[in-house]
Amino acid sequence: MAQITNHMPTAELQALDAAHHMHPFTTGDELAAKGARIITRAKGVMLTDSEGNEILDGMGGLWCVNVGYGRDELAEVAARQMRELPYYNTFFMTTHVPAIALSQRLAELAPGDLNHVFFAGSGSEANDTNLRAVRVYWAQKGKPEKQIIISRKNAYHGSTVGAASLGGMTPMHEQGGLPIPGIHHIDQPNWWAEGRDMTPEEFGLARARELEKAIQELGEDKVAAFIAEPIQGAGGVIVPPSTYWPEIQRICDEHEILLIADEVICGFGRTGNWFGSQTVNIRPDIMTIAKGLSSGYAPIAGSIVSDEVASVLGACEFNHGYTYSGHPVAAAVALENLRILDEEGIIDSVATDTGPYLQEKWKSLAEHPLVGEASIVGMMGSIALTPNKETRAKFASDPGTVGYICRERCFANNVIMRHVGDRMIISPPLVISKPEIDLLIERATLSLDECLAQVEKDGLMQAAS
Ligand code: PXG
Repeated sequence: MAQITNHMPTAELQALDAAHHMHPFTTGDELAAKGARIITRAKGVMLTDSEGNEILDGMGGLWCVNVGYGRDELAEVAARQMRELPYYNTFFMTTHVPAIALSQRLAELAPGDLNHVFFAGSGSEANDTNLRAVRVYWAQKGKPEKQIIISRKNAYHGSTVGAASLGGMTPMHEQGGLPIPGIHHIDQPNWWAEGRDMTPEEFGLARARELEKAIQELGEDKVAAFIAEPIQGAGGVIVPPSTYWPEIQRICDEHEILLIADEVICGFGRTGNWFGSQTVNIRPDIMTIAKGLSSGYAPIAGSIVSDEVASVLGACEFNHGYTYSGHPVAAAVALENLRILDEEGIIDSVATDTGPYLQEKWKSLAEHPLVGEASIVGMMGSIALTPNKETRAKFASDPGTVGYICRERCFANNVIMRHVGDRMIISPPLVISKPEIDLLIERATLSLDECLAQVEKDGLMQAAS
C-alpha cells in the first residue's frame, strides 16, 4: 500500500465532507451514509485515494484531463503567471497577454473561419453566452423574431438555467421549472435504444430530418440556431449513424440556421482530431469549448465564433461577460496545455496509434454476454448492457439498476467507468499507454464478469416487455 501523508483518517474526512460539502448530482443522504471516496493524488492516468488504492481513471476526471495528471509544466506556468499578473479583467477596453495569446492560438487551431473567442469559466457559462449571442446576432441582422434554439433530448449542455434548458435531460428539467421558453428539443440519434427495425443509416436520416420538420413547424423566421454535441457524451457516448451529420449540415445551410457544435467533451483530441466537428465533418458557426482546453488544470471555457458572427456582434455592445472571462492564470495554463497536446503528438496518437489500439480492445467487449453494442470514437467509448443482444432489449428493472451494479464492480476493481442508465462509458486521459489500455480492458472485463454473476443471482437478466 502506498504511503499516505498529510491528511486525517478517511472516516474523519468523510464525516466532515458529509457535514459541510454539498456535491453536484448527488443524493446528500446517501453520500452521508456511504462516505465519499477521497482522491488525494494523481499521476499520469492513475489516481490514489485516501486508503492508498491506485485507481485507473477511465474517465479522465470528468472527460477533461486530456494530457494526464501531474504535469509540472502546467504547474510552473500557473505559478509564473500568478506572480506576474494573477488577475485582470477583459472588460472596459482592457486586455492582457495570456488572453491575447490563447485566443490567437485557438483561432489557428479551430477549423474554417472560426477566429474569435469569447471566454467563460465553464462550459455551462459558454453555452449561456451562445444562447444570448445567437439571439443578439439575429436581432442585429434585423430579424429579432429568430429566437428559438433547437436542441436534442438527452443532450447535456451544462447546469446553469440557460445551459440546462438547452440540454435535454428530463430529470434536470423537472427541478426548478426548466426549460426556459424559446428552446425546442428533437429526438436524439440513438440507434441502439430507439432505432427499432430501421437500419442505422435510415434511422440517422430520419432523426436528422426531425430538425427540418421542427424548423418548418416553428417557422424558419423564428429559429435562431441548432445546438448539438458532435458525439453525445454525458448522454452515454451516443455515436450517431454516418448519415446523421451530413443531413443536419444540409438542413442548417438550407434554412439559415446557425449551427452550434458543443465541443466541451469532443474538443482537444478526444475524437482523434482537434475538434469533434472535424471528425464528423461539419462546419459550425460557433463552437463551445471547455474541459480539455486546459486538461482540467484550470477552469476555463469559451465560445469560438465565425468571422461572420463576430462581425455582426461587433457592431453593438454585447452586454454580457464574466469576471473570469479570459482569466490570465487559466489562459496561460490552457496555452501551455495546447502546446503539450501539439508538441507531444498526443492527438496523432489518438488518431493513429493508441486510439486504434483502444478501439479494437473496446469493441471486443461486445462479445461479453452482458454487452450489446460497443461504440467508440477516438478515446470516448460506451457499451450498452442488455439482457438480450439480438433484440437490443432493455432490462425489466429500473433503468440504471444494472449500470449501477457494474459501476460499483468497477470501483471495487480500481477502474473508474461511469454509468449512464445501463450504458457504461469511458473517456480516459489521451496519454494512456498500451499497457495501461490492457489494464483498463482487463479490469473492465473482470467488472463485467462480476456484474453478470450478480445480475444473474439477483434475477435481473429479464428483458423489459
Ligand atoms: N457541454 C457539454 C457537452 C458537456 O459535457 C458542459 C457543456 C458543461 O460544462 P461545465 O464546465 O459547466 O460542467 C458539459 C459538461 C458527466 C458529466 O457525468 C459531464 C459534464 C459535466 C459534469 C458531469 O458525464 N459535462
